[in-house]
Amino acid sequence: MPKPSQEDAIYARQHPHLVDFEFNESVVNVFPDMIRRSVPGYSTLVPLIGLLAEEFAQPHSRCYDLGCSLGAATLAMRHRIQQAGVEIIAVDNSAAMIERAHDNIDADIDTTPVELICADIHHIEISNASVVVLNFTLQFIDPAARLNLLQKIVAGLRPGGVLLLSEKLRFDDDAEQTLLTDLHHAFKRANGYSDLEISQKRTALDNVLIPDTLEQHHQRLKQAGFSSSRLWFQCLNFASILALK
Ligand code: GEK
Repeated sequence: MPKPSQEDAIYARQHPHLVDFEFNESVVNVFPDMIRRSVPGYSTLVPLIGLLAEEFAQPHSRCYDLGCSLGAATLAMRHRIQQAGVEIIAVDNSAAMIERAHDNIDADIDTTPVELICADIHHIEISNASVVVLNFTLQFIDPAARLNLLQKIVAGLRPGGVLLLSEKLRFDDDAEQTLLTDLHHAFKRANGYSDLEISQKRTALDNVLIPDTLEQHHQRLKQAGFSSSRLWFQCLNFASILALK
C-alpha cells in the first residue's frame, strides 16, 4: 500500500540556516500536497499529459517520464495509452522518490509495463521514444546542460514523436514578472502557506530552480532539432510546451 501523503509544513517554522532545496525523504512524504498547493494548474495538467500521450504514443514504442518524482505523469499516461506494445520508462535521481513511486505503480491496476529507474537523466539512454515528458524537471537541470539533454531527447524520438515540457516561467518584462510572481504568491497563500513559508521556500529554491522565459524555451527547442514547439497549457507563471520532432 502506498503511504498516505502528509501536509507540507517543511518551511512553516523559521529555519536559522536555510540550505538549498533537496528532493529528500521529508519532501517525498509531503510531495503530492506540496506540488498541488505550489504549482498552479498541476491537478489539471497531469491528467491532460495522459490525454496527449494517448494521442501521440506509437505502437511498440517507449514513453519516458524524466524526473518522474512519485510517478504522477507516468500513471496519467498509463491510464490513457491503449496502443499495443508501449512501455513507460520513468526516471528520477532521488532514491526516496523512486522508492515511493514503486509503491504507487504497484498499487495501480493498469497493465502497461512501467520500468522505474533511479538515475540521472543525463546518463540514461533514450531510444524508440514516441512521447517524452519533462514535467517541471528541466528547470532543475544546470542551464548549461539543458541543450545537450534536449538534443539527446530529439535523437531518441521517432519521427512524429513529441516532448511535453512543463516549466515555471520567467518574464523579461519587469512588470509582468512582478505581477505573475505576486499572483503565484497569492495562489500559495490561498492554499494555506504563510508568508514565512513562501519566503523560506523561495530562498531554498533560489540556486536550484532556474526558470527560463518562454522565448528561451522555444529557441532552445529549435536549436536542439525539434521541428516546431507551441504553448498548449498555461496557468499563471507555469506552462507546458508541446514540441514535435
Ligand atoms: C510530476 N514530474 O509530479 N535526473 C533525474 N531526476 C532529476 C534530476 C536529474 N538530473 N534533477 C531533478 N530531478 C513530476 C514533478 S519535480 C518538480 C517533478 C518539482 C528530479 C527530482 O528528484 C524531482 O523528483 C523532479 O526531478 C522534479 O509530474 O518538485 O517542482
